[in-house]
Amino acid sequence: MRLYHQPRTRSTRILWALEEIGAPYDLQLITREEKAESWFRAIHPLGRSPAAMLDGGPLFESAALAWQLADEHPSAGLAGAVGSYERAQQYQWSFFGMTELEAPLIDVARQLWSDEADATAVEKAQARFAANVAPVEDLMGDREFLVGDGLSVADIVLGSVVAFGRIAELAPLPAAVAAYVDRLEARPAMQRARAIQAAQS
Ligand SMILES: N[C@@H](CCC(=O)N[C@@H](CS)C(=O)NCC(=O)O)C(=O)O
Repeated sequence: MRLYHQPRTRSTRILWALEEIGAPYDLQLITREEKAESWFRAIHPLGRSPAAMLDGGPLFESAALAWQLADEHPSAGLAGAVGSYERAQQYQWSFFGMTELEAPLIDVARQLWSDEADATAVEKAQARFAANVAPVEDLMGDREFLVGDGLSVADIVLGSVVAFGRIAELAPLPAAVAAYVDRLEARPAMQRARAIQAAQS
């Protein structure tokens, strides 16, 4: 896979997935300006990061990329068998992370990173995040990973979302979710992904 990587964007979660898997990959750095160019728009029609070139062609959307990597490298054990309940739960938490958690965090970010932040809109989006992250807090009280006994693609997707919320100071994390993020961030693969990113920022 060739990952088109813009540092400090959602492509870091794909870098993390690649480092967890340990298979070779090709990293092509892209800038904000390059994302608007026609060659990149042919890969991602909205000109966003991440995007990748697979053997079969281009692919975008970070969760789709993480899932594809998990499926291309079954020996990494990041995804359950097709049709299994384990995989169903991994889908559940991946989609939950992208829709129920990332969406309110992005609403907060849009406000805080704008010239005229609307404090009420920030509070409402933070309240939505707090309500939506509560089931994850309940789940993580007595377990290490979202599904089963090992890291899965669901942790990569949802974990990246909540880690982003914390690092960007968008919303407070409840205790068990914060401890979960601490564990994910301590993983050597995550540390390597961050080091690669830091070297290229
Ligand atoms: N849902 C997409 C969102 C991709 C996205 O919005 N990426 C941001 C960076 S994190 C981006 O490239 N925004 C446009 C820009 O910065 O010009 C995904 O998860 O891949």
